Amino acid sequence: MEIMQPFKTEVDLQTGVFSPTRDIITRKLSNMATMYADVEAAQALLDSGDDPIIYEVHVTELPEVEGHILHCTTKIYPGKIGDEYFMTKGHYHAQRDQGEVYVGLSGEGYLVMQTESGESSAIAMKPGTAAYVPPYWAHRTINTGSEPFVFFAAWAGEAGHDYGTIERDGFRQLIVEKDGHLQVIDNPKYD
Ligand code: S6P
Ligand code: ZN
Repeated sequence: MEIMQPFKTEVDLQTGVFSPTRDIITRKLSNMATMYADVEAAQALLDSGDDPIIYEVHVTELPEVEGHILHCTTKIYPGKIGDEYFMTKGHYHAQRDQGEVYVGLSGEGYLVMQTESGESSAIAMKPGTAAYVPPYWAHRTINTGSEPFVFFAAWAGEAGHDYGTIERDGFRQLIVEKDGHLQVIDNPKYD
């Protein structure tokens, strides 16, 4: 591996914005409409001409190879599709034996995880929460508050991302608001 020069990034703890500016990945509803449990509600919003930004990821450009520590911030906007709060797509790492660390910076949310052998976990996050995604756990974050939910993530360069498994199967647990209360419920479409 080549010697790389050290560098730093200033992170706005409120917004997650990087300085100097790095690449930003923007995910709109149209990029993930079928991932919400209430697909009809998602489609109705899109048909009305509204395609809200669900989340943004500020990424450092580093080689995706063993030895490097990739890191980024994610900002999930507040909102719901049907009863389900705005969330990330979620993924397994392509190399399943690679974990990850999340640190809450602002707002509040949930980190939902699951394994391919049938385990599930839902962890509440707030500013200062360091949450660990162990190897083999798929992970998705959800904004359960009324302000943007912002967190920092760091993971191994060789981990890679498998989005297809979650796109096909979804998550076993959904984070929804029912009767004005947050609820962690079983996904009726998961089998
Ligand atoms: C990467 C890490 C996060 C997510 C980001 C967006 O391994 O877990 O940086 O990429 O929160 O979520 P997603 O599911 O669209 O990649
Ligand atoms: Zn990840």
